[in-house]
Amino acid sequence: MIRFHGYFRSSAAYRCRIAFNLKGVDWDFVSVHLRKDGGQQKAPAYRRINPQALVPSVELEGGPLTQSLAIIEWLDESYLGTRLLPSDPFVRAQVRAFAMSIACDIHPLHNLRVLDYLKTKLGQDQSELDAWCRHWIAEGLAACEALLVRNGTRGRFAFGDTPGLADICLVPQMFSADRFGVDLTQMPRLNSVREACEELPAFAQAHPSLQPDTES
Ligand SMILES: N[C@@H](CCC(=O)N[C@@H](CS)C(=O)NCC(=O)O)C(=O)O
Repeated sequence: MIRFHGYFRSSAAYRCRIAFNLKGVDWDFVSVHLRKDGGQQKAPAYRRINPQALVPSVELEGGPLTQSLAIIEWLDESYLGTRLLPSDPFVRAQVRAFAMSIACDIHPLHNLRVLDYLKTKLGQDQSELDAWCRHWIAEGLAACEALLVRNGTRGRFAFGDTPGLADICLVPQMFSADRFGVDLTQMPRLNSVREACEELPAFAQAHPSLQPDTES
């Protein structure tokens, strides 16, 4: 059984939960509370699993594995079921480009440790932090909308009629966008992809509000 270290509100952990559900794979959940005890991700025992002190991580027979995109690709290559990445090399690269535009270029800018640094070391107040998050998420998601429109991909999901890595990254990022009050009204393609995804149990059951460690 996969031991999965996560936190309900972490969008990188949310990605993994969707992927586990789409692949039909069970996991044992280990809660890593990002705020309690000064951040449980920073505890020495957890750092031995993930030296970056970030969630998610999984513990597998071969040892620990970190980075949500690497975990999801490992999962896809190790288990049968819905393919999360397409077989065509060009489309696969397009899907990775879309996923990375979220995981590498949007999400890190509103990560907890970045916001903590802006607040404690650079003296920014909460309203400035919120404006920072809204700015980077809005700009990044507008580019995601443009990417899908430019690709001209048809179908209910980001890349056709099967959900995959692009959708897995998009839905948690849109959840974070809502938390920070980003205006998503000018992103019709992203909104319709999100709606299609959220109709699926694999996405619905992975929602932060339904996790064992959830808080209001
Ligand atoms: N690129 C990493 C990002 C992981 C990450 O940033 N996780 C956040 C939660 S979404 C975290 O653990 N933050 C703790 C902190 O900033 O101290 C991945 O995709 O797994």
